Amino acid sequence: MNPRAITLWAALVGVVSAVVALAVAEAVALLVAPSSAPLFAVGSFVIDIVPPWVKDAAIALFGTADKVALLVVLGVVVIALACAAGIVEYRRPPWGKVILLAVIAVALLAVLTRAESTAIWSAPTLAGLLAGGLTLHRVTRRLHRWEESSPELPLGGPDETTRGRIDRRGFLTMVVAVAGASAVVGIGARMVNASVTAVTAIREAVTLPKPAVVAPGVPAGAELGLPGLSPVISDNEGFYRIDTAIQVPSVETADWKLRITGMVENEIEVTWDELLALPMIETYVTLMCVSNEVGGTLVGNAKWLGYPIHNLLARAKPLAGADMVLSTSIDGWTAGTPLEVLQDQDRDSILAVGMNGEPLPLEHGFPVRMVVPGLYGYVSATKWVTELRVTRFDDENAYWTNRGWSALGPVKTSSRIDVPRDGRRITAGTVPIAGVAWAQHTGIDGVEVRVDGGPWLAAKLATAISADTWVQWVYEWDATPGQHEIQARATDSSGGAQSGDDSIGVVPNGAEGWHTVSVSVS
Ligand SMILES: Nc1nc2c(c(=O)[nH]1)N[C@H]1C(S)=C(S)[C@@H](COP(=O)(O)O)O[C@H]1N2
Ligand SMILES: [Mo]
Repeated sequence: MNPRAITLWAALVGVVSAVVALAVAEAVALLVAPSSAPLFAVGSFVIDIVPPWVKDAAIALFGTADKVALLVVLGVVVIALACAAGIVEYRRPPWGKVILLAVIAVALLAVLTRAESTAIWSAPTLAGLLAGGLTLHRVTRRLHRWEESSPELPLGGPDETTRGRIDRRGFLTMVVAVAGASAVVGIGARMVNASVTAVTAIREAVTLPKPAVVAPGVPAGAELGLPGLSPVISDNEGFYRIDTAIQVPSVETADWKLRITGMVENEIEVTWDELLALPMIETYVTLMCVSNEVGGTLVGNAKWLGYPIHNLLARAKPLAGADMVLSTSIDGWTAGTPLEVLQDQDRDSILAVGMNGEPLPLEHGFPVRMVVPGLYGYVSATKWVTELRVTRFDDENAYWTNRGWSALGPVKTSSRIDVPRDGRRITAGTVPIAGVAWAQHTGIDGVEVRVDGGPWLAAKLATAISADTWVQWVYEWDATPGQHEIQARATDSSGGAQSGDDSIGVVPNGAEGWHTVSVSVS
């Protein structure tokens, strides 16, 4: 084969390897964070490090297209480096891989100097390195084999020419297939990453309205402040997350609207601006997942800001016979909530826009979600909500009720032991046994603790924020040496006791049983 052609093929191999590397990095960034993708990070890095006069010149030259210009320049540099890596790898292996490694090192530097970056942010770039390096190595080897197998001069018999041609076509097919598949994956992932980045910026620019009804402050005695005990307010970062969304939906506030439809006199539509202009209330509500095992962590308490759903329903005027509201999220997930719960003026069922003083985090439903005190999330807490359809339980099923879960999902009175942790070794003496208990919208009346199946002993309850939230509790235990089993149970304000029937699992409407931990005391 002529050396010119070989050089071109080798350069192509370099470009294909770069496409693979970038595509894999973008795909992995979907799982890590959109801004952890190396191309994006290098772009931001360049913006951060270029001297102001270059920035000014770029803006003067390209105006608002300055970002596009930057990406074009980056693209040209990447292609040039990729061609170089391909050619060098073909002629002087492993120096092509060394070029790749050097480029990756720069990308890593860019990624890890981003303000929000953590160590895990290196994963997309490293995955890209691995995939790109492997592609470069293997495809270059194939190129060598093809060259060795093709006749020096095309004057041999028909056999050789045929063989040469088949190899050429095979090589080309392989290269195009690899590049094409990667490009599809990479561009798709980049688009998703870009939309998440855009929505993140939109979220950061949101100013939440001042609440018309401010939540009374957290009472002084609500937080016992014991090490290991769940804080009475769960922070947004640590808040449990449950949903069916592989990729968090990106919903821009300008595009968002909520429609109230179905069995109503007036269908209504509310935009983001209209919603924010309505008088909002602030309320503490403990959210809870029906899939939480006894002692599990799928429960959290936050201060929500939102607009009461009963007000919107009053405007829509549900028709007689309706008994359910089917809420739908932008990605098609649904929940069926009893209409009377949402119409209840004494219950803070809201369309929430704020969580602990911030706009909802993307993964918790930005820009708008439902929060309903007293019901499990699967029948009430629709994130990224876009429609409330007034209907009947007889006529409609929701996402989880189609999969064997109960139509109604009132939370079950429960308690959890946070300290001491199961399996801990502790020293004899006075040891706090502490945890949280919840019976949303009913309130907790008391928590009792027992050791080794002995008598039930009353724990001290912290001050509850409200009946809609969990409450901390503590029992000062005089721990004696030996192996001990500790249990806790709660009673709610309606007199209902937490069920000890641990044969009842999470399906179809929530697990029962007393949380039990074992400790060894010495
Ligand atoms: N759009 C949407 N909303 C959803 C879900 C979902 O899968 N999709 N899961 C629900 C369930 S089962 C629970 S327990 C809560 C969890 O809310 P969180 O992730 O903010 O804690 O969201 C609810 N809202
Ligand atoms: Mo859930």
